[in-house]
Amino acid sequence: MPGVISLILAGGEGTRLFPLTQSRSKPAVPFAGQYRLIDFVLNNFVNSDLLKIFILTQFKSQSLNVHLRQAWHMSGITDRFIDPVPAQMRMGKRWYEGTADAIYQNMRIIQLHDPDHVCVFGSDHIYKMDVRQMVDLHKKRNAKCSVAAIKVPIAEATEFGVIEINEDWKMTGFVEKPLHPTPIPGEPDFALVSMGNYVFEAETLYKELERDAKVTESNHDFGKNIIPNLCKNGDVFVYDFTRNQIEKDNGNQMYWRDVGTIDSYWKTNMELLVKEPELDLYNPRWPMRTYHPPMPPAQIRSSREGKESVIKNCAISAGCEIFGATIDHSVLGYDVKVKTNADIFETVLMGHNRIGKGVVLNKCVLDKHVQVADDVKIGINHEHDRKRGFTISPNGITVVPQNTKVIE
Ligand code: ADQ
Ligand code: ADP
Repeated sequence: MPGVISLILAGGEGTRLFPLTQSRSKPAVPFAGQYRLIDFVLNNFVNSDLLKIFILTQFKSQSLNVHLRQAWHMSGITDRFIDPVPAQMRMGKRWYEGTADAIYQNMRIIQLHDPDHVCVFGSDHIYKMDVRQMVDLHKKRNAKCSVAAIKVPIAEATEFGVIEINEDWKMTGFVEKPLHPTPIPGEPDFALVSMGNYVFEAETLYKELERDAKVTESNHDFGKNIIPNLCKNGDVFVYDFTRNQIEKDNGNQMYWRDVGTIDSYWKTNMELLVKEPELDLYNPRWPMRTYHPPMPPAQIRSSREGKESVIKNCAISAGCEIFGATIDHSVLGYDVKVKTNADIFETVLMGHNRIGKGVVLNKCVLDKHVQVADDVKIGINHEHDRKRGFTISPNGITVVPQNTKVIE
């Protein structure tokens, strides 16, 4: 699609995902065994044939950059690119102040490409979207700005930008993270919220960022400042995500998950393990690219003593070796070794984990390189887990930070 430049906001600190974001930025958080969060938005763009992409990074971006190089590097023989852009303080000695400032500070690199339209997308969500369909509608409507939207239960809407529309899907109201969200007319239990994905007519974006940059009391944020201002001027159309169709997809086209908290992160991993997952990762027409390390196939075997492994509803990545363990509803990243009589239930093992004999893991997230000694139990006694320095989420998920050796 000529004339379109895409910018991925990948600077999120992810404070609510702590300790998973202790040493990596939120878009680099591993997900579903083999992916990182940022892979979802990048697959959306690549599968949509939108291949002029800048990725704006900021906090703790080392492992994100390594991943982008390993998984998303483009050869450079065409005019297509997926380029990480580090925060460079181009407009003075300060880091990005908000999402709009991140784009403002890089306006020159956008303008060099002279685009007609600019996509600005977040990188923290799990979903599949044919971005072309949104851009096409944006063009058809001659919109200055389009915001992608989805319906969520009203109790969750306080976490999002809440949208009001007229019958033509023109935006008539927008409030960022309101205490009392306005419901959808006739549907008191639901609100229409922004997915944090925007398409701008290029001149409108430049003008708006220049205007906002001069406002000293602005947070320089799309949700708090840019969208409300454009909405006030009557310049925003809303894109109904439920219109988005992916050909030959078995999954639910409305699937979109914000994995901003430990509980939603854990739950979204578990949703991949149900009988008919709403998110279809297996559609060959919508390949889900990522980095695949050179590892041997996963092996599931009996132990030396002859105890069989029992594996139910699990996602198991390459390099794993399981000897006589029971694993139920769990996600295993690369290179996880599990010994005899271990019992693992509803747990996410991010990768390179060593699980000893007789270990019990119940509703846990173990970050990379966590080692658990024989007979240790995690996720059974939350008081004990807290004393060990682990994080317990409001819904009772125990998170063990990366590189921890749990010996008792
Ligand atoms: P939030 O998700 O709370 O709300 P924010 O934390 O600003 O918004 O993150 C948006 C995206 O920008 C994320 O992908 C994040 O990683 C990235 N980001 C954050 N700060 C950045 C910075 N300084 N530089 C570069 N990238 C940065 C937004 C909208 C809401 C909407 C929700 C949907 O403001 O209106 O409902 O997304 O989740
Ligand atoms: P990931 O799990 O995201 O693949 P790592 O496990 O290597 O990456 O750690 C995340 C990031 O934090 C990496 O970029 C790594 O270089 C960095 N890191 C890890 N431990 C430390 C440390 N003790 N001091 C400084 N940086 C660290």
